[in-house]
Formats: sequence, C-alpha cells, structure tokens
Amino acid sequence: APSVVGLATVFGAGGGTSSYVEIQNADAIIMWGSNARNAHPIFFHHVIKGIDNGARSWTVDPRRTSTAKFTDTWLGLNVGTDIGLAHGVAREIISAGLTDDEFIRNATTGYEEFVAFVEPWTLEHTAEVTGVPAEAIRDLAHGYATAPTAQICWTLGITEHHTGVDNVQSLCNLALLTGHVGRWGSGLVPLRGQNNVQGGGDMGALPNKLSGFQDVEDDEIRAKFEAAWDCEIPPTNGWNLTQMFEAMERDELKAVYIIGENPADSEADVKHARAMLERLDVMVVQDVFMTRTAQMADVVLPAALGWAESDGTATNSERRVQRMRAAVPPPGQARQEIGIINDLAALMGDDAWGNPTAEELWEELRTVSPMHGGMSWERLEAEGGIQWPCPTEDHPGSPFLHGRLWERPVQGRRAPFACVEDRPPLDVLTKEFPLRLTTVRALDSYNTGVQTSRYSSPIRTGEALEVSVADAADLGIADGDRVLVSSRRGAIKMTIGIDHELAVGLCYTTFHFPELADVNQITSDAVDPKSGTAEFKAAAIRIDRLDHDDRSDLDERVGVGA
Ligand SMILES: Nc1nc2c(c(=O)[nH]1)N[C@H]1C(S)=C(S)[C@@H](COP(=O)(O)OP(=O)(O)OC[C@H]3O[C@@H](n4cnc5c(=O)[nH]c(N)nc54)[C@H](O)[C@@H]3O)O[C@H]1N2
Ligand SMILES: Nc1nc2c(c(=O)[nH]1)N[C@H]1C(S)=C(S)[C@@H](COP(=O)(O)OP(=O)(O)OC[C@H]3O[C@@H](n4cnc5c(=O)[nH]c(N)nc54)[C@H](O)[C@@H]3O)O[C@H]1N2
Ligand SMILES: [Mo]
Repeated sequence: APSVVGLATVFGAGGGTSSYVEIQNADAIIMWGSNARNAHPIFFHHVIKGIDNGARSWTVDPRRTSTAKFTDTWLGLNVGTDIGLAHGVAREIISAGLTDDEFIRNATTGYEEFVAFVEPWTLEHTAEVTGVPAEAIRDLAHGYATAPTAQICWTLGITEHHTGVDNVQSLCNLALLTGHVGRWGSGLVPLRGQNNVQGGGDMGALPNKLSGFQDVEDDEIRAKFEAAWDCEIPPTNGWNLTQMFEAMERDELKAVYIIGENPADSEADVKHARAMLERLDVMVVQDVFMTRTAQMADVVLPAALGWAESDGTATNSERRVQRMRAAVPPPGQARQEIGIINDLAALMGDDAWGNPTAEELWEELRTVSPMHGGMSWERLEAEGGIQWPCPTEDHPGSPFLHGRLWERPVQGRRAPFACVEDRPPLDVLTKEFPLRLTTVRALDSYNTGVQTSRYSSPIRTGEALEVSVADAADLGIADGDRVLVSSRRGAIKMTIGIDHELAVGLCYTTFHFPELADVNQITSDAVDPKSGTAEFKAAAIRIDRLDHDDRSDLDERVGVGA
C-alpha cells in the first residue's frame, strides 16, 4: 500500500515502472530494504544476471542479509533511518553536480525547495543519523547518479514503517534528480508481496478503486461501471484493513467475509486484532486451509487453490498479466471461488450472474478497464503475458512507465519532489525496552506458515529470536536459551539464536511459526496514516532469561538464518 500511494503521489500511477529484463541489463542496482534472495528468489535471479552483466550493486539493510552478500556493497543503516539516508544521497548528488538538469526542468516541480530542504543532510550528518559511513553514502550517490541506467528495488524495509509512504517518496526523489525513471533501463521497482497481489489491485480489490485503478469517488467513472454492471455503487471510498479493525472497535463493522487472509495471525498487535474479530456478529472465512482465523469463523467455505486448481490470470511485479491454468482438481468439498461467489449472489437475490468462466470474466473486465483493453484472452494465450497499460489490440504492452515525462514541452502532470521529514520509529527505545526487533522472512517458509508448515522440509530452519553476540553476553544468555520477550503490547516465550553478524541492539525473528512463537503479540501498533500499513519492522522489546521452562517444543528450532 505505501508503494502504491507513494508512487501515485509522485507519478499519478501506483505501479512499479520497470521490467525484469531491464534489471538484467541495468548498470546500477540498489536493493533497498528488500531481501529478495529470500523473499523474491525468482526476481532475484534477474538481479544476479544484472550483476553478472556488470551492474554495480548495493544493498541497504540493517542486516547483512543473503541479498547483501550477493551485491558489491552493503550499507548497514539503523532501522527507520531511510529517509535520512535518501536525503544524504540526494544532497551529495546535488552538491557534486550530478543532477540531470534537463529532466528536472522538464518533468518535475519543487526542485529549488527540495535543494534547500536537504541542505542540512551533509555526508557527516547523514552518517551520524543512519550509522552508514560517509564514504559509503558518497559511493552510492556517485555510483547511482553517474550510471547510464539504474534501478532502485525496494520492499518492506521501506514500506512497513509509520513513514512508509514518505520513505517511498524519498526514494522517488533520487530518480527525479537523476532522470532514472521514464526511460528504458532505469526505474523504480517495488516488489509485490504475494504472487498475484498486483492482479488483486488490477481487478479493483481495493477500497478506493474500481477495476483498472479507476477512482470510486469519480462520478463519471462510477456512472460507467453502474451502466455496465446494472447496479448502484456506493459513492465513497471503503475502509482499508486498518480502518476495518478501527470500525470493529466502534461497533460500526459487524460482519466480515475474509477470502485468503489469516489476520488472526498476521495483524500487528494481534491480541487486539483477535479481540476485534471475536466481537463480530458474523464472520465468514473462505480459505484452502483451516487457519486460526477460520477456526474463529461462523462459516468456513473451502476454496480451490488459486494457482494450482483454478483457471484465471495473475499479474506480477512488472505488471505482466499471465494465464494461470488449473493443473489438478480441488479436493473434497473445495469449490472454484467464482462459483462460491456467484452462488452467494444468487442466494442474496441476484441470479443474473450466471456461471461465467474465467475467460468470460476477463473479457468483461476489458470493457470497463482501459489499461487492459487490448489484452484479449487469445493474446494472453498466444503471447505468454502482456504488460499493462495495453489499451488497444495492436498495442504491444508497456515494458516501462512514465515515458511521457521526457516529452518536451511536458504534456500533462509533472512529478513533484517531496520534502519529507525524517522521523524515527514510533515504538521508542527506552531503558525498559532497549532493543529493536524487526520481523522478516526466511527462504523456506511463507507468511503465517499456513501454506508451509504442514510438510516436513529438510531446509526449514525453524524459529528463534536472533540477537547479537554483544547483547547475548550483556544479558547472560546463550544459544538455545528460553527467554521472555516483552514489548509495550505483550510478552511471549522464545528461544535464543545468536547471530554473529548482527549489529548490537538489533533483534530478528520471522512470523512464520505463530504456534511456536506468537510474534505479532509484541509487534508495534504504530500505523502509517497515509497508507494504513503497520510498522512491523520496528518494535521496542526487552529480553528476560527464563531459568525454568518447558523445553519440549524445542526440537524444530535452530535459527532463522539471514
Ligand atoms: N510480524 C510480521 N507480521 C506481518 C508481516 C511482517 O513482516 N512481520 N508482513 C505482513 C505482510 S507483508 C503480509 S502480506 C501479511 C500476510 O498475511 P496473511 O495474508 O494473513 O498471511 P498468509 O499466511 O499469507 O495467509 C494467506 C491465506 O490465504 C490462503 N490461500 C492461499 N491461496 C488461496 C486461494 O487461492 N484462495 C483462498 N480463498 N485462500 C487462499 C492460505 O491458506 C492462507 O490462509 O502479513 C503481514 N504480517
Ligand atoms: N520465502 C518467502 N518469500 C516471501 C514471503 C515469505 O513469507 N516467505 N512473503 C511474501 C510477502 S507477502 C512479501 S510482502 C515479501 C516481502 O519481502 P521483503 O520485504 O524482502 O521481506 P522481509 O524479510 O520482511 O524484509 C526485508 C528486509 O527489510 C529489512 N529492514 C528492516 N527494517 C529496515 C529499515 O528500517 N530500513 C531498511 N532499509 N531495511 C529494513 C530487513 O532487515 C529485511 O532484510 O516477500 C514475499 N515473499
Ligand atoms: Mo506482503
């Protein structure tokens, strides 16, 4: 969400701007708050090809992750200081005279103000705030600005902060200064989380957008959809996830229908979230497994699995729409989700929906979503995937976005520089809660573990609270010790894993094993007000040794591994 809001604020559209093939051919690649080696291994293979092809590469991450180990340079910044680092890089680009003045003049607004705004962010000041040596900041600034083509890729290290949207905008500033956007080879790449999260947005599964990212609150657009769908559409934006939980607290939201989400494990400050779900009058869960959330539901609707048991499409991080084909039939009582939803519509009194196939649904989408207009089902089959926007059948699709920014004189809107303030995480470190906890992903497990904890795996590493050597010594704890981990929201028992490379004051764990360690009981309840995204990446915690604890559930765990 912060990537969509941030990119839309700057460029008018919320999608990643580049193609994978551009990553392979870029001269500079920055992995900023992304551990793609673990979390996007398919995408990362394009990064490795880029590095093999001679790209210079940097990783910006508090931890020397496996991604960092593949890139040339690791910038180990303090958690939540990305805006400061981006401003420092920007100031260095400006003061070294490495800006693309023609692009700035033709395509942007607010440059003079931005120059004055970042003036205090000297290399020395930035180094002090971020913990990154001045020479490394200078190297990143010069390497990025002078490369003929350059890509900045990011994910949750940037977005899961209370400044998520501002973080994204601070990275966009760097592309605007150097003209590294809107042309082949350069761009801004937010990697999408789940395989079809981009496609969910494309179809209008957002509280403020209809299909094709068209605004719900735009009267003309709503009228178009109302005519096509023969129904009335509420004229105001709906609630995002965070706002839904707030509405539950006010007793304004009494019934939910949850499809493919396990919020009883995945929400930040999850004790509160569970209490809110308990308050509901009606809860329906449609899932492929009996999750913790499903166990709380009044009705569970067993669904066919999207990527293996259903026909349809998926859109990936480069905006490429591809066909998905059912490989196996769904087991037991599980049913196609199209069928479940159509039957519900009929039970609610509207039986005009019929029983459309995935192809019929797609062809209907094309009539209301201009960016998909040229992608016939036939073309998707024949061409093996097309990148939106693709407005007409003779349009080849769009490998990169915002090319019009380079047109002179500029047509339409310009991209604004953002003067965003550097603000530390809201869950502040104190004597009582002196350690910074970040929750991340392991290569071998997925999110709340629903889909990855049911089979035994020779590579799965299990769950631990990873701490630095110095902090372990300070606390008098050793590898494998049981501890009580507390934050301002709650306390859970965990097992210690000592990480010899971790910086002092930092702690890491995953959220893949809620049965073993209910981590979201202690994550921060801070939220980015501009996007509704929780600050999963920065909780303040304390660790207390448990001297007498039941260790019977320890067998599986060794350490998460970066
Ligand atoms: N501590 C901490 N918490 C986090 C994060 C973090 O970094 N740290 N990250 C956050 C992020 S980025 C995310 S995206 C969320 C993820 O949070 P969730 O989406 O709640 O977590 P998942 O485990 O991916 O649950 C997805 C559910 O979809 C079901 N499913 C899979 N395929 C299908 C299908 O085709 N149809 C249907 N109906 N169901 C299906 C699965 O069985 C599973 O129950 O977690 C968030 N929570
Ligand atoms: N194997 C596997 N793959 C997955 C998933 C999974 O659960 N398992 N989940 C999928 C989903 S839903 C998503 S959203 C993506 C997420 O993909 P990623 O965002 O790459 O995953 P994370 O490991 O949560 O976080 C990335 C990095 O952010 C860093 N970080 C923490 N705080 C900061 C900070 O303040 N600044 C900076 N610069 N970095 C920081 C962490 O050290 C970590 O290395 O992965 C997707 N892919
Ligand atoms: Mo995600």
